[in-house]
Amino acid sequence: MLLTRGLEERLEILLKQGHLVGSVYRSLGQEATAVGSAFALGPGDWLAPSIRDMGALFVRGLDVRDMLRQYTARGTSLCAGKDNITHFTVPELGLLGPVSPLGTQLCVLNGVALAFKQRRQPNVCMTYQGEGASRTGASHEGFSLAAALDLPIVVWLEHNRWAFGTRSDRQSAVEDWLDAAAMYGVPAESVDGNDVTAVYAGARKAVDRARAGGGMTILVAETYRMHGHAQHDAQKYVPAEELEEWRDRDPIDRCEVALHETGASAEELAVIRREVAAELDLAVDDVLAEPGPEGEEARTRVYASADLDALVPWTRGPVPGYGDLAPHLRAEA
Ligand SMILES: Cc1ncc(C[n+]2csc(CCOP(=O)(O)OP(=O)(O)O)c2C)c(N)n1
Repeated sequence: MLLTRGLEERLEILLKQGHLVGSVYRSLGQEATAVGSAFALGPGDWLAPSIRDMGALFVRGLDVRDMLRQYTARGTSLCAGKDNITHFTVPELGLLGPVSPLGTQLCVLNGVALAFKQRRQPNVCMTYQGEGASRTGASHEGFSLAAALDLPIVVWLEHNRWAFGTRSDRQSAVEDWLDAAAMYGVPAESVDGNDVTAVYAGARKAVDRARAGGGMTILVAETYRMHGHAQHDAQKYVPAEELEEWRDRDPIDRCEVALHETGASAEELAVIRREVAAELDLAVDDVLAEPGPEGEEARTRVYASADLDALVPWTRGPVPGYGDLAPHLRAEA
């Protein structure tokens, strides 16, 4: 959780310094949901995060440098600089990248879960959806199919109260989001999403059930998005009292209190904080020194059968060596 929060804090700074392409979508206040849940998976299982589940990726073995390379679009990144944030798939780690049209990701992961089932492979899939995403048609199709086919899948409905600037009670008439989950006819449980051990316990039960052939479970994580949607969003629409109230339920603070209660000393916890900070500082320095992508990279690992040289360059300005390919565009410009 500290790694996620620390990295996101550094990413905000790097964005302001002009090192990032795109934005930063913080998981501030939600780190426990991503981290606690992913610990319940085992080797060969697959996980499909939302943009706010970076912590789950680290639990599944992703290197913090890989995430930095993504955000800074280094040539060394998993997408060779073509995309940013968590938009990548790593089959060796069982990671399926977020699919941008909300709600559709579950449908894609259903395919992985169906393959596990058809091959009688004892593996499980886990994914996450905001309550906003869960209101899309695609999401309903995904839930319905997974439930009907008893797929080995655990779906987190991250009830973090906001979808961009829209409150969750403006998205749905249900008061308890467990009711929304229960309509699919599979077990559904509400979990304190800001308590990492409660999240793990909920996930453990659901993963074990799916692995034993018991099908899908939906887990509603009660949590809160403590930051705006992305960096451009100052979340002025959020009542200050609401933020205060949830700040008192911060998942990292709560974890620290729980660790103290089980005997961890203040010094032990301070050592963890220092180690994480040192690891992140080193990783930032190293990754910023790595090169950006070569132009040729744009042609690799993309779906295109056309001769790229024959296509109009992605600019309206003059392009040396391309002749007068797009005079109409230049005239407009
Ligand atoms: C079908 C679709 N509509 C709109 C968007 C733009 N969009 C991206 S994230 C987002 C808010 C998502 O809210 P929620 O699902 O509750 O997740 P949260 O951001 O709260 O984690 C929106 C509207 C999109 N990506 N796909």
